[in-house]
Amino acid sequence: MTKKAFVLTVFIIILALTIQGSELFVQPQSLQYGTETIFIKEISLVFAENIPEYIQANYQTNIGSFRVEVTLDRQKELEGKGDEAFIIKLENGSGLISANSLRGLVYALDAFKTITSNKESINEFILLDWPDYPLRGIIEGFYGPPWSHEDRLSIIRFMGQTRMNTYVYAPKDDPYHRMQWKDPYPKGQKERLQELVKEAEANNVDFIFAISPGNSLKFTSEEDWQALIDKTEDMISIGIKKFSLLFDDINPTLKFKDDRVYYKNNYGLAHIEWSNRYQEYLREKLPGSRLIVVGTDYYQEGTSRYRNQFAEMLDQDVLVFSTGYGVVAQRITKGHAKEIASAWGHEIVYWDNYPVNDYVRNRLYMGPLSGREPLLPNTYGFTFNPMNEAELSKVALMTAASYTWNSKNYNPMQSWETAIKILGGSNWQTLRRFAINSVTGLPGGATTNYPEMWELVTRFNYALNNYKEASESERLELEKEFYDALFAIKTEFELLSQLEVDFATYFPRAYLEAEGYLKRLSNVGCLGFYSLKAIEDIIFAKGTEADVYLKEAKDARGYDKNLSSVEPSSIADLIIIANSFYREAVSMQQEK
Ligand code: LOG
Repeated sequence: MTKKAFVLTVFIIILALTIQGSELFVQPQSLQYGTETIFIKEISLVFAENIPEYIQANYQTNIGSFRVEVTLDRQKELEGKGDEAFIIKLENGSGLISANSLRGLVYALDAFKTITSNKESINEFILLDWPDYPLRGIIEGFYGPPWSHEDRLSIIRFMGQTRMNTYVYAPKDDPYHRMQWKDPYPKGQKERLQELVKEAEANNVDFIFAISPGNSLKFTSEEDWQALIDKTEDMISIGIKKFSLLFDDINPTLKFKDDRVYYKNNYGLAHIEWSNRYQEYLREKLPGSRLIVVGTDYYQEGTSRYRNQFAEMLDQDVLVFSTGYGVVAQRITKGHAKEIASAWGHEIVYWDNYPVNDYVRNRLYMGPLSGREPLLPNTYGFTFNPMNEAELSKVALMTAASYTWNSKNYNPMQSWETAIKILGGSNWQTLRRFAINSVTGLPGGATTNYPEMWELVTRFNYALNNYKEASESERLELEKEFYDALFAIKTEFELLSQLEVDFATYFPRAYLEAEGYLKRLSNVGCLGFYSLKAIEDIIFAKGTEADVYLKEAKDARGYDKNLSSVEPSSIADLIIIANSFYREAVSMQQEK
């Protein structure tokens, strides 16, 4: 493999996984097609005067006779469907694109662009769409290396395209968020944050700054209160308008004697008092503000003194984060949602710890979101905690975006296939072959990684055994079946062996995150491919070339040992099977 050659190209063009193609990432709430055909080049968008220039500029339009009015007046059909609801109506020779807010209108125009792209004509249709949950987004809330500035910019753009409207900034290992929360951001970092805030605004994403002071906070200290306010005002000065206060993963006792005396050893009271005071401050400073708080016991089941106090004393405008039952909730049912909201006595935003992998750094979660029932009661929304690998998180996040927009019609694996096609574009098969190796995770999603490989393995092993057990004369009959099975699995291993190069070529930015996994996968591909080639040669060509192939396979095995620092648990079975083919080939060659 000419590794150097492609590593070079990687650094020349660093492309992110972006939305491509003409498929919507989400099932619309309501879409009806008529029978009349409309030619795309006949359509002209006619923007109402109150729609800003910068929005109009994003949507080039033809000048045709099929006029589509783009408006912001509230249409009857959108009543009660929330601010982000929109309608696209193309019927009887004219059209309308309208929404309840500018954000909704952008969603509508994007949907229109997607539906009409790469086509000459479409049938008349009426699309009426609105989200199931008002708040949908991401919380960068993991431990370990925070995302880079480039990652964040790329993710924010991705969020705009997937109708995720909230980005919570909460990287545990940003010292200014947690350990040194009182210190202001140094100039450079503050400028970068400001750039993110601007990018978020341009992409219709609300930027929430979260602060996690619990490790060192003295709750009875006015100085500490002032530090929180100073920090908040500094963040307001760069355009941030929404805030969150985090008390997760801290020592659940009061550190200072004054606090213990004042709050009578009840740390819950301290959290509530600060949350209420902060909510009051924000309400005054930024009217309409709703603080989001995470308490210290954010994942346990049932009620507790801590939660009862929140229910009774916490300001009703405050939203409460819960991870569901468990830090990584396997399921969130309607029953859970009811219990959780009633235990906290507040509307809930799920801090969904999927696809986060900060607690298992040798595996990826690239499967779909699953296990969340539709239309959870008392639920204001979801923010998903992603992997340290930003680019690779996009597959799972796109399915999550799809669930939060239309949970009733959400089908995890279908949504996953769509996400792969949209993010992979014309190279989606390469993305899929990689992602399918890390597709299991939550219940109700995928049950096995790489199922197509296991089918090929079963078929091949069956054919091989039959062939080996058969007499000379029977073999002739079995030959084709055996050859086909061998060819199919050999081809799959060959594609796997090329995966690293293909992936690096098509998805250079994601490659930087996936390199270790890809090396291992491609190497297993080599091992399997050459072992199978040896078997093929032994059976169909007297084994004259088999030693050459076995040498390649042996080298791959040796190389694999050097890769042991990268041990994606999900491909352990694949490694075992490729090795078993190698041993099979060696023994067949010896027996020959
Ligand atoms: C942390 C979170 C971390 C996640 C997964 C919450 C509320 N806090 O157990 O920062 O990424 O688990 O390791 C957490 O989930 N606590």
